[in-house]
This record gives sequence, structure tokens and C-alpha cells, in this order.
Amino acid sequence: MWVEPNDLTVERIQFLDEHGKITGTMPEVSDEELISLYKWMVQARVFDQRALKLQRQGRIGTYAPLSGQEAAQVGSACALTEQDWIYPSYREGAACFVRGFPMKNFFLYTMGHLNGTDAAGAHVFPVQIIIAAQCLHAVGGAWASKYKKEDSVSVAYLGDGGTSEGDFHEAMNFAGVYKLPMVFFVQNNQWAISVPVRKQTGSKTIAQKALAYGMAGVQVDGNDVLAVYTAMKQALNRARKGEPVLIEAVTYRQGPHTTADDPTKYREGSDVEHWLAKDPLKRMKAFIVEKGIWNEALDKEEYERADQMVTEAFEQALNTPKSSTKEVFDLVYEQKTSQLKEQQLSLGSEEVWK
Ligand SMILES: Cc1ncc(C[n+]2csc(CCOP(=O)(O)OP(=O)(O)O)c2C)c(N)n1
Ligand SMILES: [Mg+2]
Repeated sequence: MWVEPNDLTVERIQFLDEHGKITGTMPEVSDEELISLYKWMVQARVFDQRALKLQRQGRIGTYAPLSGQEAAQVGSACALTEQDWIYPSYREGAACFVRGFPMKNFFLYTMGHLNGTDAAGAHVFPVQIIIAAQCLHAVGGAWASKYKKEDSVSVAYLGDGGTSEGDFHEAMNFAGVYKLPMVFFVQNNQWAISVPVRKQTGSKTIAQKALAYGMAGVQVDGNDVLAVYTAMKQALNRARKGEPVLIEAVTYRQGPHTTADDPTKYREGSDVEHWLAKDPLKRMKAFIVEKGIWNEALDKEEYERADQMVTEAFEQALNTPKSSTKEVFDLVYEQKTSQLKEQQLSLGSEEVWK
């Protein structure tokens, strides 16, 4: 019998609708966790808006905005335990901060500083720009973790566009065959620069791609932080037992692809309006206010606190001495080739021969 794509139904998990009303049964999340999830999202939004302004002022380099994707990133990262690892792409600032990656270093990254990838002990791999390449690094990490009998899960963060790359499929295949403690976390933000998701894949969902690799997949409302948090907890439980899984978080990139992009050239204002109504912060705020555990005064205070924190992180980055040419050569290569030594010498370093 033929297996038909239309035979397959994939249900999207959602707990909070766009007005912040509970749909279905409320997951077991304490008030403290609810507040914490919301605060992380506020911090991510404030950081993102500041980074965009700083780039426009010429004070940092190219930046890939994350506004709209806070619930997907915060919900997934908050579910992790300390020993788990994340393998981020360039848009995952919020997930990195939840893991403990210093904001100062994130700013340094945007300034081209070598310490920009220093996670200060947090389990965060360096940002990957090559689309989906981090999936291979992540399965390597998961394989090592299984081999060493560590109780840690590797999470590869990628986008809808990334699912068209060979690296993604090779990594999925490897994880499926070797039953690795691995979660593929796809943020389907509807766009891969100017390519809409309908031109990215012939499958109805990205979640169903898991099946071909002998894995389970799930689609969640990626703008509902409770849905993402709950799905990620389930995913981690499965992954720890040697069942790799894929999560598709359906969300939206509210801003440009990067600061070098102008999205008005390829998408309609009505598309943006449609998704702004589904904003992840707006719905979570409505929910916790309605629940009586949050109010306008606390909200204002939280935005001010986040603003101050971002200012301090940026100032610390500004006050960090610039990377030297010597570091570029010494820290990147264990052993320098004669050409590299020649290049370093031509730039005036005296310590090249050590
Ligand atoms: C292998 C590779 N091909 C092309 C690019 C150029 N590129 C950078 S971002 C991007 C789109 C990625 O879209 P998606 O995976 O949906 O992630 P998003 O940017 O939406 O977060 C492309 C094609 C790249 N960085 N690496
Ligand atoms: Mg995308």
C-alpha cells in the first residue's frame, strides 16, 4: 500500500491562544516558572531592540534580529538542565542568555572580537553561520555523550531553511540510526531570507520529516512559550532515553533577516501585521496579568531592569581591549604553517616564531 502524505495529520500543540487564554488543559508550570519565562522573554526583546539600534548607529556589526522568536528560544532553553548542550545558529541570542552565555560576549561577537564565542563555561557551542552545519556538530556531541555515558542531551537549533540542507538530513539519519540523545529544534519563522517556507519544502509540516529517520516529531505553536516549554521537556525525556526527536516551533521573524536586509522588498505588510497579533510576549503578559501574578507596575520595572542590564553589558563590551592580530593567529591555529607565519610576520608581530 502506498503511504500518502495526506494520510498524515500533525496536530499543533498550543496552550495559550493569541489573546493569552488557555486552550485545553493547563500544563504543570508553577507561578514562579511562568514569571521567569516571561522575564527572559522581556530581556531578549530589550536586548534585540537595542542591538538593532546599535547596529544602525554603526557601533556593532551585522546583527540577526530575533524579535518574534522569544517564546521559541526561551521556552526551549528554560527546559534544559545544566549538563545539556546547545548548538546555536546566528539568531539564538535569547536561548544563549538563558543558558548563561554572557551578554557582554554576545556584543563582543557582533564587534568581531575573539572572545565573542566565549561561553564562560555555559554549555553553548560557538554560533554557527553555515546553515545547518551545527546539526552535525550536535550529533557528534550527542554521540560522545552517549559513549561516555553522560546524562546530557545535545540540542541543534536551526531554521526552516536549514531543513533543506544535506547536513540536516545527514545529522538526522545519524541520530536515528545510533539512537542519540539529540533534539533537533527547528524554528520555522516562515522565511529563509526572502524564500517563504512554502517554497522550502513539499511536506505539509517540518515535524513530519522526523518519521523518515525513525524518529518522533512534534509541531508546536512557537509563539506560545508554555507549549514550547512543555514540548521541550517531553523531548528531553525521550532524548535522554536514547530517542532522538524533532520539534518544529511555528513562529515568525518580525524584523529583517539581518541588519543588511530589507524585508519590505519581498513580503507584504499584511503578513507582518497578521503575525504581530500573535506576538509571544503580548499573549504571555495577558495570561499572567489575568492570573493575578503580574501587573503594569511590575512590567515597567522589568523593562527598566532589562534596559539597564543591556546597557551595562554593552559598556563592558566597549571597555574590553580589542583583539590583537597576534591573538588571531595564536588562538585559531595550534600549529602555524609557514604561510601563516609569513603572514603574521608581515603584520608586524614579533612572537611568531615561538
Ligand atoms: C550553507 C549556507 N548557505 C547559504 C548561506 C546564506 N544564508 C544565510 S542565512 C540563510 C537563510 C537561512 O534561513 P533559515 O534556516 O530559515 O534560518 P533563519 O535565518 O530564518 O533564522 C542563508 C541562505 C549560509 N550561511 N550557509
Ligand atoms: Mg527561517
